Amino acid sequence: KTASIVGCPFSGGQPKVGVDKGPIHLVQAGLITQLEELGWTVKFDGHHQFEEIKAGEDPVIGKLKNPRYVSRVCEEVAKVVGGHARKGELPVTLGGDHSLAMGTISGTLDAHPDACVIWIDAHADINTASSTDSGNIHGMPVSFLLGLSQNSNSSLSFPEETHIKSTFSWLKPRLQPSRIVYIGLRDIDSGEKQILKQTGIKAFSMHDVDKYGIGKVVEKALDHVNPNRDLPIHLSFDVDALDPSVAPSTGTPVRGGLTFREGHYICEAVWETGLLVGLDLMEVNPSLEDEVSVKQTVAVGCSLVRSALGRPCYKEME
Ligand code: DIR
Ligand code: MN
Ligand code: MN
Ligand code: MN
Repeated sequence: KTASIVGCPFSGGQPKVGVDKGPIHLVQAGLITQLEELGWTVKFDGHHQFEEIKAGEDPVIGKLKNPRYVSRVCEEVAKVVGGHARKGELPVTLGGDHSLAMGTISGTLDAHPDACVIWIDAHADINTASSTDSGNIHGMPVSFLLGLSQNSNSSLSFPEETHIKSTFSWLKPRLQPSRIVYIGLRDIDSGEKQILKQTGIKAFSMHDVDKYGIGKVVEKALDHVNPNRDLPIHLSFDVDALDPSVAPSTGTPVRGGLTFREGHYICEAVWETGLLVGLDLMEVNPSLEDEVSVKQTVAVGCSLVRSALGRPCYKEME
């Protein structure tokens, strides 16, 4: 079993500097050795270097910020992740901001067209080019994967819509709304609520986690997206799904999140299916909060990856 680490020092999908340093900190904290100790052969040939676009050469398209940069980086990431996946390796992508998931999930779908996605996040990241208030593309990757941003029915003017389509022309929308499920949501924009309703995407909010418990929620989520437990699974984990007391160093913390154990339980349960084919760990920002918080957030990030990659979870302690 081989895991390929895809380090993505990228922050172009949101405005806060520092999230590009996330992957560097995760690797420096010992993630690679930790995975080797779990029995994995780990491939890592350094973090990817994304060529930046010169100031002024990536103006907004409609409301979208850094559209060309985000698109180009995600296209590269899709190729890298898809390449690893086709060789039967498990790509583990370290972000970087969550816009990268346009790339990682496209790569997974190249190798496994029937894959489903489990998206762990405080946010739905499903704003379209027209519904977004912030213009930050890390709030939109799901809409691009579904094809909602490229051909919106939308309030966008004609030239803008065409321009967005052409800028993201590499991204073939192939994700079906029935093949993605959310866990952890608690900060959803009103436009996003409508989109979730219209598309019928299943979402388990923190209210559901409280009501049913994490065990039941993960079971329901898998029943929805993978009823026969036979489809490959891509797990996209935004560290801000965790409560800020557990993972403080992230760009858009929202109180009332997953506990340490709830986050880990999700990873353990996905590993147990034996169906994991792609993993993202996103939005660790080592420039935010104090040194202790950064250490804690990085350590939790590594720990989630270990759980998703089969760390013994003392399920049956006799
Ligand atoms: C907000 C925040 N919904 C936006 N999204 C975040 O900018 O579209 N996603 N923080 O991770
Ligand atoms: Mn996210
Ligand atoms: Mn988030
Ligand atoms: Mn975020």
